[in-house]
Amino acid sequence: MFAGRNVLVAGAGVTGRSVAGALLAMGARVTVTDAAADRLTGLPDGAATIAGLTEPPAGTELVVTSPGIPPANPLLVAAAHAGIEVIGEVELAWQVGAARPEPPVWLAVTGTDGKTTTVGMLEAILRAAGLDAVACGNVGLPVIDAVRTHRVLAVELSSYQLYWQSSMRARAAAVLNIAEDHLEWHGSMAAYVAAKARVYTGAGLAVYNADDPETGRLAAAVPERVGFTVAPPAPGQYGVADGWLVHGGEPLLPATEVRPAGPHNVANALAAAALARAVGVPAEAVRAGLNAYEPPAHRVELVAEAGGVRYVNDSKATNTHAALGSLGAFDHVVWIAGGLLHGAPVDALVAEVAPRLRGVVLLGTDQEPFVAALARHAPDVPVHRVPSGDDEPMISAVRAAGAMAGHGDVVLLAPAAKSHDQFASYTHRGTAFTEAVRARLGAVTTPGAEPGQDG
Ligand code: UMA
Repeated sequence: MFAGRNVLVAGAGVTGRSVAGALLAMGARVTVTDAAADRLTGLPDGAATIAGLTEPPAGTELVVTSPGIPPANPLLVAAAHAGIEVIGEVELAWQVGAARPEPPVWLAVTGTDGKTTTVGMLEAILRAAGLDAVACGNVGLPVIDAVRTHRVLAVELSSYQLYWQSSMRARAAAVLNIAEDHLEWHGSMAAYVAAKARVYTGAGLAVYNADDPETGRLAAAVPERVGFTVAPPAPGQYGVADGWLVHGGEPLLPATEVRPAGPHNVANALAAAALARAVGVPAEAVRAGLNAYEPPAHRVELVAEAGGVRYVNDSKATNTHAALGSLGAFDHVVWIAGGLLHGAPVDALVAEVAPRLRGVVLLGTDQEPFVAALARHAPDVPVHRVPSGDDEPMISAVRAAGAMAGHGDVVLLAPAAKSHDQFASYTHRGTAFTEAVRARLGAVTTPGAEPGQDG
């Protein structure tokens, strides 16, 4: 289907490399471009490379773009003006999968927060049921790689990926929640929500969050729908009753068995269960899968415990919505926050979490909005500001937070902000936290331990 076609691959990251390899294997003529010339090494044999293209080379028939490149990028705009089709990697993967003799089943997950946890849980449940399943997409494994090798795909889709999506028809799809994020890429909240809504297009079942009405509104377009809630469920819904995750009167597992801890992860587990049940997975496999699930690093991860103080890394809390979720899991918190806010307001978050705060340590560029909100809503809580020019900001932050924490408190890295002003990524930021904690305490981690809920 792509043999002999001239395809331009935009971006030479994780996505672009896999796309180039898949297209070459299908006989396409492939050129890869990237704004950074040094990224154009180590590509699959047979791929031509041109750095910094701002318009497609003559003869280009198709552009496959990477999710990080915004649609306003000059190359993509020029391609559209020239009448050249632009698609994303996920659209390509759908087309390739649909052409297989037995197309794989797609179970798709999007939402502002919890996507990676949910597809990880879903993968574990599907495997516990004996299915040939893999978590793919934004979680790290490009869908174009997974679609050729597995029967059931637990696909994490970011709004960037969904923006370029048109053909996908998931067997079941979930929008976990919607809050303001990535507005610098999409241009507006309406455009961000519209991208998220695409996950439901043509889905066999829409799984929505009954506690987040916006997701229910998006799901209304799909004839078959099921809601989930962390409260006792309405008839037909997934929910929590008497401490158990339940569906239709059937117990799935105790809420205390959900890892990582916190109500938002119970919600993620319910969404994963609803998606898995859509392909006939039995209740026992839901419990077995969720028990087998190993939470990845940097997501409400207990790093160490010493002197009655727990140190928890939720560097993945890159926006206020995610930070609210992790702060909600603990009663007494010394909160390490800050970074790049891209204009996102923090006032509502600070107002809501103020009663839990024992102290606050601020990192990074955008400290002022936190300072102002803390002055309004938590005037008695001590605040330590790490200067943005500090060479070892996380070491300073952990030192200050450790000094503020007392017995029973949690030192929680949940920045509510992006990391790129001081760190290469949220994983780099989380690793810096872990190392700073261990350096301060001398490794006292309990392997396999998890942060329980306070109170
Ligand atoms: N580039 C350009 N021009 C641009 C922007 C980027 O040429 O305007 C080039 C960069 O120089 C770089 C390449 O594009 O060489 C990077 O492409 P990319 O940013 O699309 O990243 P990939 O390495 O392909 O990884 C992407 C996802 N990254 C983003 O969406 C930013 C990964 O999600 C995903 O795991 C991977 O595809 C496989 O599907 C990461 C992420 O941060 C984890 N996602 C965001 C999030 O979760 O918030 C959406």
